[in-house]
Amino acid sequence: MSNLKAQLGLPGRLDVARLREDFPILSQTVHGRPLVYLDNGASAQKPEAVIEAERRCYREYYANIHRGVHYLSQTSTTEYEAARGKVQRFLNAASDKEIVFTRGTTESINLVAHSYVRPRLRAGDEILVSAMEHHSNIVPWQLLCEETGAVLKVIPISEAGEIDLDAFAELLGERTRLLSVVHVSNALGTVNPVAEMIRQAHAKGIPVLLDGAQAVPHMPVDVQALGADFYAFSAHKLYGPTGVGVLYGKYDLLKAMRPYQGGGDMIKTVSFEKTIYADPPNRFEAGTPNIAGVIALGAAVDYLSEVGLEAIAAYEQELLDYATERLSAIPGLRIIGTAPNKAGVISFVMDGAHPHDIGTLLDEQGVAVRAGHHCAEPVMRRYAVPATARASFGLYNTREEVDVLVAAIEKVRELFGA
Ligand code: C6P
Repeated sequence: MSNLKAQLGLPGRLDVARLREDFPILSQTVHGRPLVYLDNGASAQKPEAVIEAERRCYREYYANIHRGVHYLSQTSTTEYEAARGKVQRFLNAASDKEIVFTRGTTESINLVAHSYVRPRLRAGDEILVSAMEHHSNIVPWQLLCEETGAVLKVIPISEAGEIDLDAFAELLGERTRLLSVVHVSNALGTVNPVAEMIRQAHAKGIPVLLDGAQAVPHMPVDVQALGADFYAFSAHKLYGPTGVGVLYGKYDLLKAMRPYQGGGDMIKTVSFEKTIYADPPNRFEAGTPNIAGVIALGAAVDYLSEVGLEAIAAYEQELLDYATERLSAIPGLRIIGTAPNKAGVISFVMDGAHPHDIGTLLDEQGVAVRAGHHCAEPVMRRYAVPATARASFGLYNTREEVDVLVAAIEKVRELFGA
């Protein structure tokens, strides 16, 4: 169905009831209530196709890759490299050589920090991030700054949770060596105007890394149309397995970069006198990778392509609008992050109830949300809250589940006498 719709260029509607059947974990009860899983920002559940791809790999053709002449190794290698091609098409990268498999967004960002930025960074140089970054797009840069005397600069955000574009334009300076910014905020849900930000950075010759961890599950991403130099994401938020991630990098940049780690499978030749590194992407994939995980990521990408990212985006927008409307009507509840352009996330606080208590009480009613700082402590500080409760949506969530969330929040209000 989605193939036809994609051919016709229509986003189409999701048959969510049907899609839910693809996710075995969703049909259970928790504390005697039907599970309402609204913690997709932390990690999404896996469809049967992903579970089965990993299982098939281990049952039918598993062996180490790139090393064996035997049948199993060659089959594993073919499947692993096929996943690279799937991710290339998923991101519309120019070549599969621009797709590096990592352990996740965190490792992808650290790879860029060490292999691209570190050798080019001098005391007084600047790295530019926004005030809504996840810790994994803050701490790697602080480590580099400590080492080199470079400076981390921060683009402020508005009360609604939008990047201050005037401040951004001023902060893009002579000494800026990298703009590293989140595509969609995990704590606020804001979709940042990254294409425009990249345009402005490139006009000053500044390369750009996008943290796409919370973007790829919710919208089609075209790295060439965006012009991103680097793009990082994790498989586990994309309905794929844990322990696998992707770093997209423009080939010329990857080609000019030092390896991240040394080891097997990242070299052309090794001698004690001199080692010649393999070309990208192998240069950045030292050691035995998560073979079955990468293959399962390929299955996740197939699954999402079949369902259709446009249709997912359209459906989730409707769901987000509905949830925003319903939550906004709850007295004493404040949504943190009210940008007009949001995806998949509602962070909120309530008068008289700590977010951790909200999380625990919702769990008792079968509703899984995340409570905490969401590894974005500077965001919490910006809004002067210790933490938030966060409902984050996936393609299988429904309006009825939003109603259950709202009813559960009403119970919290009653309990706390708000
Ligand atoms: N955010 C959340 O609950 P890893 O852990 O490497 O797969 O992803 C890190 C990461 C990076 N950037 C953004 C925008 C993210 O949201 C995350 C992970 C989870 O919001 C876990 S803290």
